[in-house]
Amino acid sequence: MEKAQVVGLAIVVIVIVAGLVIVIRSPTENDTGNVSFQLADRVVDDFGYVLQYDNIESREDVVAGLAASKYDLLIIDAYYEPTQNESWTADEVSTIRMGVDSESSKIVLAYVSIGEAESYRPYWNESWDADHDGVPDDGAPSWLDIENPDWPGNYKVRYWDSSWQNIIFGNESSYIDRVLARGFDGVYLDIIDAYEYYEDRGVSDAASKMVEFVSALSAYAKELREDFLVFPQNGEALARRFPDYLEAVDGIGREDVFTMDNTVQPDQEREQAVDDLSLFLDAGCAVLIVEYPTDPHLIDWVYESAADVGALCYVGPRSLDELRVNAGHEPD
Ligand SMILES: [Ca+2]
Ligand SMILES: [Ca+2]
Repeated sequence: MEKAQVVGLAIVVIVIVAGLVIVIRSPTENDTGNVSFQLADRVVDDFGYVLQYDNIESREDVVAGLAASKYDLLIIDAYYEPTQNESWTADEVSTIRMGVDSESSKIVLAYVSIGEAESYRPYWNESWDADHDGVPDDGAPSWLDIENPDWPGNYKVRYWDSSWQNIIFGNESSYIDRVLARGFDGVYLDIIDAYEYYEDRGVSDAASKMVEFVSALSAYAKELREDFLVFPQNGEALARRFPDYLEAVDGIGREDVFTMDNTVQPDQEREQAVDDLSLFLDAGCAVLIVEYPTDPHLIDWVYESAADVGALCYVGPRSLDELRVNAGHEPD
């Protein structure tokens, strides 16, 4: 064998060995960092978020897939098929929570929108906007406001109205009671930032009304089950204005801290969000950051950036119609 061939062979061997090292290391290597939170009786160092299952044919497969997921915490809709009014059964929630082995047992939070009414939810009455012009018809409840132009079928609500709050919590047929009865570990409350909409329209105490709403809901649920978890999504600025808010919640979810899809957020917005979220961390709350980039470099960057500020990260499609596992950030 000539010298050039030996060198060539050596390079090939090195490349193969290097390749093996990479292959061997990749399953255990991930960049979720050392961030973890103690929630109820478990340690959570990764989470996932999915609301619809358009690409999975059968309900059994959906349950099996969620059960097998190794994410320590999953956020799923309170309903399997909200548009068909199909609730999860307690057995299904239990199956997903228990997992298929010790590595896949998990906390499951139910997504509930408390700041907008959704026309496909069980509480909706078709007569409220029978002509579908986005404006409540005569006879609609006084808390119902106009349709959100960005999200057809979602209507603004005067969330401080007791009739709306009674739909959400406080009685057997309310949303939160149903969530408790199904065996969810907690709730993930969306459209907290509805208070900004009403502040802009002259409701000067809209923010404190949202804090009161979440606090009352939390107190009610925790009275029924002490370790029930309450996570608002977004609206983190409330914590600076109303420090008591931090006592009502166990953590917070925040979308788009570092990126808006494949664009990096402006420094000032990013820093403000991180600053406000740090109040939650200081109070011992979990911080879950949700981002929607598709660029692999940005995906790595948001996972690392979240870990750097002491938060957990999940990257998925904005439609939340698929539970993603991102290469290099696999749940364990
Ligand atoms: Ca109408
Ligand atoms: Ca884990």
